[in-house]
Amino acid sequence: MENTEKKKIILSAMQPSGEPTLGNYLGALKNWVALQDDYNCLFCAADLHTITVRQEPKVLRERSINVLKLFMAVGIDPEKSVLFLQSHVHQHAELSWVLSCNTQMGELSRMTQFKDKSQKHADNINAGLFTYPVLMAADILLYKADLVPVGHDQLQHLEIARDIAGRFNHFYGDTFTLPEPYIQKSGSRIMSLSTPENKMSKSDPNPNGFISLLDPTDTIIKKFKRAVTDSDSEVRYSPDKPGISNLLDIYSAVTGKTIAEAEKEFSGFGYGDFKLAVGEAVASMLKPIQEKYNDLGKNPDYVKEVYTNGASFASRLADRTLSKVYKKVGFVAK
Ligand code: ATP
Ligand code: LTN
Repeated sequence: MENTEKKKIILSAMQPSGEPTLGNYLGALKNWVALQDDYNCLFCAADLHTITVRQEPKVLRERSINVLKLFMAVGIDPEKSVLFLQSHVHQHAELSWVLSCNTQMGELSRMTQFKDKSQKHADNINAGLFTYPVLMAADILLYKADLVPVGHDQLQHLEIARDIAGRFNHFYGDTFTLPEPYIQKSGSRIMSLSTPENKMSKSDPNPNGFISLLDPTDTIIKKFKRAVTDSDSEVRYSPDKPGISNLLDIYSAVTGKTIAEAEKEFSGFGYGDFKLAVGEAVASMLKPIQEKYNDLGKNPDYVKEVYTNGASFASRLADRTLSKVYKKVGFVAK
């Protein structure tokens, strides 16, 4: 990444908390790929965030590498974008500490993700889960990111990152860039196939709820066939038809057709035909991604080189911001 060009900066991340899903792809990854020519981009596997939920260490290690491989398989080019693991750049955790001293308990307790995850993991409501958005703010602010491409569920975290940045700038003088969210209309809120009231999530214990980017074609078709819909038979977008509306959203995001065009295409068809068509469209979109992913699996040295170089580049950038912050808050220079 040539930072001397006057391009704006993008930072985004994904937790290696499972196999990335169709929701992660349509809501985030697809936009990362589209934006990488016009921005200086940094993308990381947010492994520090992932341990807010209990993980098997061996599995976390594998998933962290796999997420980076998927970034590349969907089309993130390491020649254009910086790819790294969050834990390899120690400045994230350090800035997070300073920012946590500039964040109020009250604002953190309003976060819906904290409320959701506390309910899901009632036996482990740890402090990291609570301060999760502060670490996310550190990820973004370290690189002075202008834009953060994410799915709709992350909007609240982006708002708090802006609030934290604004407050720090107010007390200590201009330090951070206020980041803007980048959320596409189409695909930014893909819902679970088994409970369409909830968002599709890679850590869902029910695998029928999500399509993994690595699911084989027959599994994809089977999962779409089983997708929960209503007792009606009309392929129509409507708030009282969350299952069918979600499938229409997916079909539209994958094919580029509008919802109205899709409704017209399937008028007079039953749900079975529609579900099959959605499944086939998704499977054929994922096929080349899976092939590229398998090829990368044969070349672990190359993958390691990418994330090692990525971390050293990111660390140099991050250090500039962290040094400035340490100076501003009154720490003695080394
Ligand atoms: P977890 O299940 O561990 O909470 P997740 O599947 O929700 O994980 P994240 O790693 O938290 O995924 O999110 C990575 C990116 O994917 C974020 O930008 C997020 O907004 C986006 N994203 C996640 N789920 C969806 C979804 N269902 N629809 C659209 N975008 C999504
Ligand atoms: N919290 C995000 C993942 C994430 C992120 C970030 C996204 C961690 N750090 C920085 C954008 C920018 C999520 O999707 N759950």
